[in-house]
This record gives sequence, C-alpha cells and structure tokens, in this order.
Amino acid sequence: MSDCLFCKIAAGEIPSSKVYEDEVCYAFNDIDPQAPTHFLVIPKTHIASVAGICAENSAVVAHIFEVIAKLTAELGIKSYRVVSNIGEQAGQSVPHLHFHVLSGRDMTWPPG
Ligand code: IU
Repeated sequence: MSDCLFCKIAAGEIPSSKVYEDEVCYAFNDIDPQAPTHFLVIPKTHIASVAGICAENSAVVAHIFEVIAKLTAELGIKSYRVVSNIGEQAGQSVPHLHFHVLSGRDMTWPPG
C-alpha cells in the first residue's frame, strides 16, 4: 500500500534499525521499546492486521513465526512474548500486520 508507513519501512524507503530481512518479511527494532529487547516482524506484503489473515496469505504468517523462532534462538533469547494488537481498542496504532517480540524483563499477566 503506497501510503502505509510499515510498507515503506519494509521497502527501505523509510530508515529503521534492521534486525533481519528476507524476501517475505522484515524485522526492526521498535522506535519506542517497551523491554530491553523489542523488535517488530512485519510481512513485506500489506496485510492490515491478524484480522486480514486468510488461506491466500497464511504461509507468510507461518514464515514470520519461523523467523521469530530462528532470530530469538540466534540472539540467545529463551523467554519472550509475541504480541499482535488488532484494532484501536487493543492498542493497534499502525494498520500493517506486525508481531512485537519483547524480552529481557519480567512480564505481567494479564497485559494492561
Ligand atoms: P501497535 O501494536 O500498532 O501499537 O504497534 C506499533 C509499534 O510500532 C509501536 O510499538 C511503535 O513504537 C512502533 N513504531 C516504530 O517502531 N516505528 C515507527 O515509525 C512507528 C511506530 I509510527
């Protein structure tokens, strides 16, 4: 989507602190980290949120979770949280599917 911020980050049109990239997804450090490790993994194709996942694009999501498992293992991260907010009430501020990966501090449950 031409006016989507995360599409532009994934395309390298807007600078970001890159953690990982392949042909399907892009990972970068969150600009406002909520934990010592806090990066986002996004698909390069535009999907608005988890609510937009369907049979035609779910392989992208499976790939993203493979990447999360690989990156955290490479970084030596054994305990972490993966979060995706869907819609305004849940706290989604950017309408492009993204998975937060947070680690490095004690976490509470339930999330606020
Ligand atoms: P949310 O779940 O949609 O609220 O998450 C969006 C995240 O994107 C949030 O943690 C922001 O700090 C982060 N972010 C970013 O890393 N770079 C940006 O340019 C913008 C938001 I705008």
